[in-house]
Amino acid sequence: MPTSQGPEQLRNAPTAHGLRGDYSHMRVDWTVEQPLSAYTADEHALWRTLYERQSRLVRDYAAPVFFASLDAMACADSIPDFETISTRLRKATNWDVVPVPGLLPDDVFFAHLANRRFPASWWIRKPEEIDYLVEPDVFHDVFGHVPLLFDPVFADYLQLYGLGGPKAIAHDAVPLLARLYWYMVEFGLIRTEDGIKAYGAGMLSSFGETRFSVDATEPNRIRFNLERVMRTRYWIDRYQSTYFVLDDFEQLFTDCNIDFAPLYDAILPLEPYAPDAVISGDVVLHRGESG
Ligand code: HBI
Ligand code: FE
Repeated sequence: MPTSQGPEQLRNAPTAHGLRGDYSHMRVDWTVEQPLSAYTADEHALWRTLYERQSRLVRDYAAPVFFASLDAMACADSIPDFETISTRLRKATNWDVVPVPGLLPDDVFFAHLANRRFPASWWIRKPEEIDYLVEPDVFHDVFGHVPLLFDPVFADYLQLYGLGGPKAIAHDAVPLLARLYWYMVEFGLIRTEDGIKAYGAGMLSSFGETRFSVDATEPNRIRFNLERVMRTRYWIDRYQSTYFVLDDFEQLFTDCNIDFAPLYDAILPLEPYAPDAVISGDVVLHRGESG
Protein backbone atom coordinates (compact mmCIF):
# COMPACT_ATOMS: atom_id res chain seq x y z
CA MET A 1 0.00 0.00 0.00
CA PRO A 2 1.80 3.17 -1.18
CA THR A 3 2.27 5.78 1.49
CA SER A 4 2.61 9.50 0.99
CA GLN A 5 5.07 9.90 3.85
CA GLY A 6 8.40 8.30 4.72
CA PRO A 7 9.86 8.11 8.25
CA GLU A 8 11.54 11.51 7.73
CA GLN A 9 8.16 13.21 7.11
CA LEU A 10 6.69 11.48 10.16
CA ARG A 11 9.51 12.83 12.28
CA ASN A 12 8.37 16.32 11.24
CA ALA A 13 4.69 15.56 11.86
CA PRO A 14 3.15 17.04 15.04
CA THR A 15 2.71 13.58 16.52
CA ALA A 16 6.23 12.61 15.55
CA HIS A 17 7.98 14.68 18.25
CA GLY A 18 10.29 12.36 20.15
CA LEU A 19 8.70 9.14 18.84
CA ARG A 20 10.19 6.25 20.75
CA GLY A 21 9.64 3.36 18.36
CA ASP A 22 12.23 2.11 15.88
CA TYR A 23 11.03 3.32 12.47
CA SER A 24 14.21 2.32 10.65
CA HIS A 25 13.15 -1.18 9.51
CA MET A 26 9.56 -1.03 8.30
CA ARG A 27 7.69 -2.54 5.39
CA VAL A 28 6.17 -0.11 2.89
CA ASP A 29 2.92 -0.16 4.92
CA TRP A 30 4.86 0.78 8.11
CA THR A 31 4.34 -2.66 9.70
CA VAL A 32 7.23 -4.56 11.29
CA GLU A 33 7.93 -8.08 12.56
CA GLN A 34 6.80 -8.48 16.18
CA PRO A 35 10.09 -9.22 18.01
CA LEU A 36 8.59 -11.95 20.22
CA SER A 37 11.95 -13.30 21.35
CA ALA A 38 13.12 -9.80 22.33
CA TYR A 39 10.60 -9.33 25.13
CA THR A 40 12.28 -9.72 28.54
CA ALA A 41 10.85 -11.59 31.52
CA ASP A 42 10.39 -8.20 33.22
CA GLU A 43 8.36 -6.95 30.27
CA HIS A 44 6.09 -10.00 30.38
CA ALA A 45 5.77 -9.46 34.15
CA LEU A 46 4.79 -5.81 33.57
CA TRP A 47 2.15 -6.98 31.08
CA ARG A 48 0.77 -9.38 33.73
CA THR A 49 0.67 -6.61 36.33
CA LEU A 50 -1.18 -4.26 33.99
CA TYR A 51 -3.51 -7.05 32.84
CA GLU A 52 -4.37 -8.27 36.35
CA ARG A 53 -5.06 -4.73 37.58
CA GLN A 54 -7.28 -3.75 34.68
CA SER A 55 -9.07 -7.08 34.20
CA ARG A 56 -10.33 -6.86 37.82
CA LEU A 57 -11.73 -3.37 37.15
CA VAL A 58 -13.35 -4.06 33.81
CA ARG A 59 -15.80 -6.62 35.26
CA ASP A 60 -17.57 -3.77 37.04
CA TYR A 61 -16.83 -0.84 34.76
CA ALA A 62 -16.71 -2.06 31.15
CA ALA A 63 -19.40 -2.92 28.63
CA PRO A 64 -19.92 -6.73 28.71
CA VAL A 65 -18.66 -7.20 25.13
CA PHE A 66 -15.28 -5.87 26.32
CA PHE A 67 -14.55 -8.44 29.00
CA ALA A 68 -16.21 -11.28 27.10
CA SER A 69 -13.83 -10.59 24.19
CA LEU A 70 -10.88 -10.14 26.54
CA ASP A 71 -11.53 -13.62 27.94
CA ALA A 72 -11.64 -14.99 24.38
CA MET A 73 -8.23 -13.40 23.70
CA ALA A 74 -6.71 -15.50 26.53
CA CYS A 75 -3.71 -13.15 26.84
CA ALA A 76 -3.32 -12.75 30.61
CA ASP A 77 0.03 -14.51 31.02
CA SER A 78 2.38 -12.65 28.68
CA ILE A 79 2.65 -10.08 25.93
CA PRO A 80 0.56 -11.79 23.26
CA ASP A 81 1.70 -12.97 19.84
CA PHE A 82 -0.26 -10.74 17.45
CA GLU A 83 -0.61 -13.69 15.05
CA THR A 84 -2.39 -15.73 17.75
CA ILE A 85 -4.74 -12.85 18.53
CA SER A 86 -5.34 -12.23 14.82
CA THR A 87 -6.26 -15.87 14.22
CA ARG A 88 -9.08 -15.53 16.78
CA LEU A 89 -10.06 -12.05 15.63
CA ARG A 90 -10.23 -13.02 11.95
CA LYS A 91 -12.73 -15.75 12.85
CA ALA A 92 -14.89 -13.23 14.72
CA THR A 93 -14.87 -10.13 12.52
CA ASN A 94 -12.16 -10.60 9.84
CA TRP A 95 -9.80 -8.05 11.43
CA ASP A 96 -6.03 -8.45 11.89
CA VAL A 97 -3.76 -6.92 14.52
CA VAL A 98 -0.53 -5.79 12.81
CA PRO A 99 2.71 -4.79 14.64
CA VAL A 100 3.93 -1.22 14.08
CA PRO A 101 6.69 0.89 15.69
CA GLY A 102 4.15 3.31 17.22
CA LEU A 103 2.13 6.32 16.03
CA LEU A 104 1.67 6.37 12.25
CA PRO A 105 0.97 9.24 9.86
CA ASP A 106 -2.79 9.79 9.54
CA ASP A 107 -3.00 8.51 5.95
CA VAL A 108 -1.16 5.30 6.84
CA PHE A 109 -3.27 4.77 9.94
CA PHE A 110 -6.52 5.32 8.06
CA ALA A 111 -5.47 2.93 5.27
CA HIS A 112 -4.84 0.11 7.75
CA LEU A 113 -8.25 0.60 9.41
CA ALA A 114 -9.93 0.78 6.00
CA ASN A 115 -8.51 -2.70 5.30
CA ARG A 116 -9.54 -4.11 8.70
CA ARG A 117 -5.99 -4.10 10.02
CA PHE A 118 -5.51 -2.63 13.51
CA PRO A 119 -1.98 -1.19 13.86
CA ALA A 120 -0.70 -1.98 17.37
CA SER A 121 2.59 -0.85 18.90
CA TRP A 122 4.69 -3.95 19.63
CA TRP A 123 6.70 -2.46 22.54
CA ILE A 124 5.61 -2.14 26.19
CA ARG A 125 5.91 0.89 28.48
CA LYS A 126 8.53 1.21 31.23
CA PRO A 127 7.56 0.35 34.82
CA GLU A 128 7.70 4.04 35.75
CA GLU A 129 5.05 4.71 33.04
CA ILE A 130 2.58 2.20 34.49
CA ASP A 131 -0.09 4.85 35.00
CA TYR A 132 0.55 7.16 32.09
CA LEU A 133 2.47 7.27 28.85
CA VAL A 134 2.28 9.65 25.92
CA GLU A 135 2.25 7.20 23.02
CA PRO A 136 0.17 4.02 22.76
CA ASP A 137 2.11 0.89 23.76
CA VAL A 138 1.16 -2.78 23.29
CA PHE A 139 -0.99 -2.76 26.45
CA HIS A 140 -3.01 0.29 25.37
CA ASP A 141 -3.47 -1.07 21.85
CA VAL A 142 -4.03 -4.78 22.46
CA PHE A 143 -5.76 -4.71 25.88
CA GLY A 144 -7.55 -1.40 25.22
CA HIS A 145 -8.54 -1.51 21.55
CA VAL A 146 -8.63 -5.13 20.35
CA PRO A 147 -11.51 -6.51 22.49
CA LEU A 148 -13.99 -4.11 20.86
CA LEU A 149 -12.92 -5.35 17.42
CA PHE A 150 -14.62 -8.64 18.34
CA ASP A 151 -17.96 -6.78 18.23
CA PRO A 152 -19.26 -7.01 14.63
CA VAL A 153 -20.92 -3.58 14.64
CA PHE A 154 -18.00 -1.74 16.25
CA ALA A 155 -15.61 -3.60 13.91
CA ASP A 156 -17.57 -2.28 10.91
CA TYR A 157 -17.64 1.22 12.41
CA LEU A 158 -13.84 1.30 12.76
CA GLN A 159 -13.39 0.28 9.12
CA LEU A 160 -15.83 3.05 8.17
CA TYR A 161 -13.67 5.45 10.19
CA GLY A 162 -10.59 4.42 8.22
CA LEU A 163 -12.44 4.65 4.90
CA GLY A 164 -13.35 8.23 5.81
CA GLY A 165 -9.73 9.21 6.28
CA PRO A 166 -8.85 10.36 2.73
CA LYS A 167 -11.93 12.62 2.55
CA ALA A 168 -11.05 14.18 5.92
CA ILE A 169 -7.51 14.80 4.67
CA ALA A 170 -8.88 16.31 1.43
CA HIS A 171 -11.14 18.63 3.45
CA ASP A 172 -8.41 19.61 5.93
CA ALA A 173 -10.77 18.13 8.51
CA VAL A 174 -8.57 15.49 10.15
CA PRO A 175 -8.88 17.30 13.53
CA LEU A 176 -12.68 16.84 13.32
CA LEU A 177 -12.35 13.15 12.49
CA ALA A 178 -9.76 12.84 15.26
CA ARG A 179 -12.33 14.17 17.76
CA LEU A 180 -14.72 11.40 16.68
CA TYR A 181 -11.94 8.85 17.28
CA TRP A 182 -10.90 10.42 20.55
CA TYR A 183 -14.38 10.62 22.08
CA MET A 184 -15.93 7.48 20.57
CA VAL A 185 -13.01 5.05 20.24
CA GLU A 186 -10.66 6.16 23.03
CA PHE A 187 -13.12 7.55 25.62
CA GLY A 188 -16.59 6.28 24.79
CA LEU A 189 -19.34 5.29 27.24
CA ILE A 190 -22.34 3.13 26.40
CA ARG A 191 -25.69 2.37 28.04
CA THR A 192 -26.12 -1.20 29.29
CA GLU A 193 -28.75 -3.02 31.40
CA ASP A 194 -26.47 -2.31 34.37
CA GLY A 195 -26.21 1.41 33.65
CA ILE A 196 -23.61 3.46 31.78
CA LYS A 197 -20.34 1.55 31.24
CA ALA A 198 -16.99 2.29 29.59
CA TYR A 199 -15.85 0.83 26.26
CA GLY A 200 -13.12 3.28 25.15
CA ALA A 201 -9.54 2.01 24.91
CA GLY A 202 -8.07 5.12 26.50
CA MET A 203 -10.12 4.67 29.67
CA LEU A 204 -10.09 0.86 29.89
CA SER A 205 -6.29 0.75 29.65
CA SER A 206 -6.04 3.39 32.41
CA PHE A 207 -6.38 2.37 36.07
CA GLY A 208 -7.66 5.78 37.12
CA GLU A 209 -9.82 6.77 34.20
CA THR A 210 -11.74 3.47 34.06
CA ARG A 211 -13.40 4.35 37.36
CA PHE A 212 -13.41 8.13 36.90
CA SER A 213 -15.27 7.94 33.57
CA VAL A 214 -18.09 5.83 35.04
CA ASP A 215 -18.28 6.88 38.70
CA ALA A 216 -16.95 10.42 39.11
CA THR A 217 -19.34 13.37 39.54
CA GLU A 218 -16.90 15.86 37.91
CA PRO A 219 -17.31 15.08 34.19
CA ASN A 220 -20.33 15.69 31.98
CA ARG A 221 -21.93 12.63 30.44
CA ILE A 222 -23.82 13.64 27.30
CA ARG A 223 -25.73 11.46 24.81
CA PHE A 224 -23.74 10.93 21.60
CA ASN A 225 -24.37 13.43 18.82
CA LEU A 226 -22.05 13.33 15.80
CA GLU A 227 -21.88 17.05 15.04
CA ARG A 228 -21.47 17.89 18.72
CA VAL A 229 -18.54 15.47 19.07
CA MET A 230 -16.88 16.73 15.87
CA ARG A 231 -17.05 20.28 17.25
CA THR A 232 -15.77 19.56 20.78
CA ARG A 233 -12.11 19.90 21.74
CA TYR A 234 -10.58 17.28 24.04
CA TRP A 235 -7.79 17.01 26.61
CA ILE A 236 -4.79 14.85 25.67
CA ASP A 237 -2.97 14.89 29.00
CA ARG A 238 -5.72 14.70 31.64
CA TYR A 239 -9.03 12.94 32.30
CA GLN A 240 -11.80 14.12 30.02
CA SER A 241 -14.27 16.81 31.17
CA THR A 242 -17.00 15.32 29.00
CA TYR A 243 -17.76 11.74 27.98
CA PHE A 244 -20.25 10.99 25.22
CA VAL A 245 -22.64 8.08 25.73
CA LEU A 246 -23.92 5.70 23.06
CA ASP A 247 -27.32 4.02 23.23
CA ASP A 248 -25.61 1.10 21.42
CA PHE A 249 -22.93 0.52 18.75
CA GLU A 250 -25.58 0.53 16.02
CA GLN A 251 -26.14 4.21 16.81
CA LEU A 252 -22.44 4.93 16.19
CA PHE A 253 -22.34 2.95 12.94
CA THR A 254 -25.63 4.34 11.60
CA ASP A 255 -24.90 7.97 12.47
CA CYS A 256 -21.42 7.74 10.92
CA ASN A 257 -22.44 5.82 7.79
CA ILE A 258 -23.00 9.08 5.89
CA ASP A 259 -21.02 11.51 3.74
CA PHE A 260 -19.03 13.64 6.23
CA ALA A 261 -18.15 16.34 3.66
CA PRO A 262 -21.21 18.56 4.36
CA LEU A 263 -20.51 18.22 8.09
CA TYR A 264 -16.88 19.25 7.64
CA ASP A 265 -17.94 22.28 5.57
CA ALA A 266 -20.53 23.28 8.21
CA ILE A 267 -18.35 22.75 11.30
CA LEU A 268 -14.89 23.88 10.14
CA PRO A 269 -15.73 27.64 10.15
CA LEU A 270 -17.35 27.43 13.62
CA GLU A 271 -15.69 28.01 16.99
CA PRO A 272 -15.10 24.62 18.65
CA TYR A 273 -16.73 23.88 22.01
CA ALA A 274 -14.51 23.68 25.08
CA PRO A 275 -14.02 20.20 26.54
CA ASP A 276 -16.21 21.05 29.56
CA ALA A 277 -18.99 22.86 27.64
CA VAL A 278 -22.67 21.99 28.04
CA ILE A 279 -24.75 23.55 25.27
CA SER A 280 -28.46 23.89 24.58
CA GLY A 281 -29.57 20.85 22.63
CA ASP A 282 -27.33 18.50 24.64
CA VAL A 283 -29.11 15.48 26.09
CA VAL A 284 -27.32 15.70 29.44
CA LEU A 285 -27.26 12.37 31.27
CA HIS A 286 -25.05 13.75 34.03
CA ARG A 287 -24.02 17.37 34.44
CA GLY A 288 -20.45 17.56 35.68
CA GLU A 289 -19.68 19.31 38.96
CA SER A 290 -16.24 20.49 37.82
CA GLY A 291 -17.67 23.59 36.03
N1 HBI B 1 -1.18 5.76 14.79
N2 HBI B 1 -0.43 3.73 15.66
C1 HBI B 1 -1.34 4.74 15.67
N3 HBI B 1 -2.38 4.71 16.53
C2 HBI B 1 -3.32 5.70 16.56
O1 HBI B 1 -4.27 5.66 17.35
C3 HBI B 1 -3.19 6.77 15.65
C4 HBI B 1 -2.10 6.77 14.77
N4 HBI B 1 -1.94 7.77 13.90
C5 HBI B 1 -2.89 8.86 13.76
C6 HBI B 1 -3.97 8.80 14.75
N5 HBI B 1 -4.11 7.79 15.63
C7 HBI B 1 -4.97 9.95 14.79
O2 HBI B 1 -4.28 11.14 14.45
C8 HBI B 1 -6.10 9.73 13.77
O3 HBI B 1 -7.04 8.86 14.38
C9 HBI B 1 -6.82 11.02 13.47
FE1 FE C 1 -5.69 4.28 21.16
